[in-house]
Amino acid sequence: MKIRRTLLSLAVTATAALTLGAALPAQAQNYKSEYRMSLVVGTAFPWGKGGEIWANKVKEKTQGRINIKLYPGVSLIQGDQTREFSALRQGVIDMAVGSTINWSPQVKQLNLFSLPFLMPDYAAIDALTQGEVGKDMFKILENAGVVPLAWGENGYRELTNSKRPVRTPDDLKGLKIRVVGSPLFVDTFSALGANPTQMSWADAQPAFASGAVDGQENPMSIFTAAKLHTVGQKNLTLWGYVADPLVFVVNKEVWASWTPADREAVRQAAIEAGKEEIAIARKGLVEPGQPLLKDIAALGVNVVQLSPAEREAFVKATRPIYAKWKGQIGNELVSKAEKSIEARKK
Ligand code: X2X
Repeated sequence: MKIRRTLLSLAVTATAALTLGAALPAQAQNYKSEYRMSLVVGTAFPWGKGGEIWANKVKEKTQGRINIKLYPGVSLIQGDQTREFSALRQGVIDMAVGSTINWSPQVKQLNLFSLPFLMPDYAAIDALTQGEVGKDMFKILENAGVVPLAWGENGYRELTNSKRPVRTPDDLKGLKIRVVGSPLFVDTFSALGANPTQMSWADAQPAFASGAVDGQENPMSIFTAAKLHTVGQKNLTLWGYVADPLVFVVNKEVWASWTPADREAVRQAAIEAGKEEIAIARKGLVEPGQPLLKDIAALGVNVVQLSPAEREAFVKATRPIYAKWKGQIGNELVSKAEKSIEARKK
């Protein structure tokens, strides 16, 4: 009898709690007061700006239910950008705008975008991210344990160094070049005769300043916002060998904790922010005369534009690396990418 009464009262309490819970806004049940967004660089860069635009749009579209704080400098993982994907999966990070390069150690297919000289122009990048390959890649990311929502762009990674103008693979011989976290970059620069050294972005900047490394590769928007000309990077070679897209993602559990309407708001915000971010990242590079390059030359940087024949020498030297990595990334996926690029609208 006593047990029955206890059970009954428990049931009553539980029902009351459920009813009360249902009456409360979702936020009070399981929304965090703040979500943590990881970024490699801050809002002075198109990439960080993209994160800020996303966060603002989310706040607006969810009437403040989802409140996001930016953590530039990948500070949630002590500056080690190659750990960002694992941290996202584990929930150390709630959401991120991340580079395909930094997640390549965990998701090997993302190396696709780092295949040397795969994407000859912006239309080629779009053909991949906005086409079938982009959809395949989102499925791969989903299977790897995150929720991908939209594409952004870091940009074409151009070569700079403090020593000499680079026009031929021979000019790269012996130069110590800082590269990012995927072994593909070590292979590419080794094939070109350079001396690649893998380093985080946080460690790279003091290494340029001290002269511990001679050169690096990064998009022009990173070069200007980080003022790399002030740390000796006075020689620039435009070779457009690789471009890294950015991906707007959310941790799986965080995603599941939101109402369907809020999820849709976050997705829409990411798509809009991605479009805006890509436009900012390309600014000065897609207009006639590429005004950003003139600004860079005005900083005292020697800008080397390669002739098609000169560029071809770099393509040729890296072909074996392309072939090797095509197998590692997956022949089918890479062939699909090659076909999408061939069929692109220019
Ligand atoms: O580390 C880099 O070079 C950077 C900032 O471009 C990336 O995070 C991929």
